[in-house]
Amino acid sequence: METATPTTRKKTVFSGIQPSGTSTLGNYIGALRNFKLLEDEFQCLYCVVDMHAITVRQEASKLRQRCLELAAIYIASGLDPKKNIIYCQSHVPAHAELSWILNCYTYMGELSRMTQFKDKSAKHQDNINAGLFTYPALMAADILLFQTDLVPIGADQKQHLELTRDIAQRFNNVHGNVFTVPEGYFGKVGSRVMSLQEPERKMSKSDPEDTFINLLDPPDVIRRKIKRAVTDSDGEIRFDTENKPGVSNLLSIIAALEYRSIEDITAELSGKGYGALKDRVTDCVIQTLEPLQTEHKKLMADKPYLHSILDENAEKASMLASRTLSKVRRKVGFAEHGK
Ligand code: ATP
Ligand code: LTN
Repeated sequence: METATPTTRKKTVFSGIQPSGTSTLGNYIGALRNFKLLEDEFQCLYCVVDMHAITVRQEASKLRQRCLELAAIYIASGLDPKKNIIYCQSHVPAHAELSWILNCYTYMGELSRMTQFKDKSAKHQDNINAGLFTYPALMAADILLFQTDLVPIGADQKQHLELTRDIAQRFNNVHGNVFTVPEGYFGKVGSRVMSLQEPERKMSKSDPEDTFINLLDPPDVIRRKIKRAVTDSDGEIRFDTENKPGVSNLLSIIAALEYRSIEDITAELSGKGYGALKDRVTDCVIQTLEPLQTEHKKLMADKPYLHSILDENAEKASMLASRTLSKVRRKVGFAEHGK
């Protein structure tokens, strides 16, 4: 008789950041810093999603450099490259293959409702390409390839994750239980860090430079950008995203970085002026980023090491992906080969 072995498989986490620019404080608070919290309990894959990045025109030499830079940011943020599978999406062709298949299980109507597609096509009217439109099917492939249980992301990606779940369920309804249906993992505070210049919009690395804090910005640049951050004219430090989006954003940044509640931070600063609030944010951001920046510099001075990590991990990711992919190929009816 077969005895049931207790399952020791760790649950799987997958997330990705685009190498479309140097990562921002929004990427850090909304996603990156949560990655580290999951590394012991889960099998984690953290991907440099370069195939997603080319949905917007990129300069090849810069993109190449940014892929290494982002891998170094992952490691510099504290992720252990031996425990976590840190790799480049384009090094694992299974992403592209599953993405094609999932495109055939995704409706035009669903894709046209995606707010990221609407935003990006408004921003890049000269290049509304098919990849930009089907971007969520590639994201679904990233996640579903590894039977992911949990996806740490910022609030702006909720809609894409919902679609991923729908695609997984749709595929499972037709073909049986092929994909794990993933859940999102969102931080309590800071899952949507806003632009410093237009605090009604999310901070984004492909917007103009003075709207975001770049994780590698030197202290004087951070100080200058926060000093120029848009607030309001009533002078009161109070959390009210509707009427005081700028001030509320600054309060959330401190709360998120210090793992404290907004109420706590507001109480600490109440009665003070915006100058004091901005100094407080600046110190907190500089202090958080300093160790990351020091480590990042060291890593970037050793490119062969970074390449070796990416090569090794792409191989691990490919092995894991091939399990799902062979099942999917069989289920959709592709003829066997190589037997
Ligand atoms: P791009 O401007 O090129 O679209 P982006 O800066 O918006 O890029 P991505 O690389 O697409 O960011 O996102 C990586 C992760 O960071 C995602 O999980 C996303 O939800 C999160 N993220 C991005 N911007 C913010 C933000 N302003 N606040 C919180 N999380 C964010
Ligand atoms: N679509 C995301 C980046 C991304 C991602 C993923 C996030 C691509 N693939 C898989 C989580 C899981 C974005 O634009 N921020």
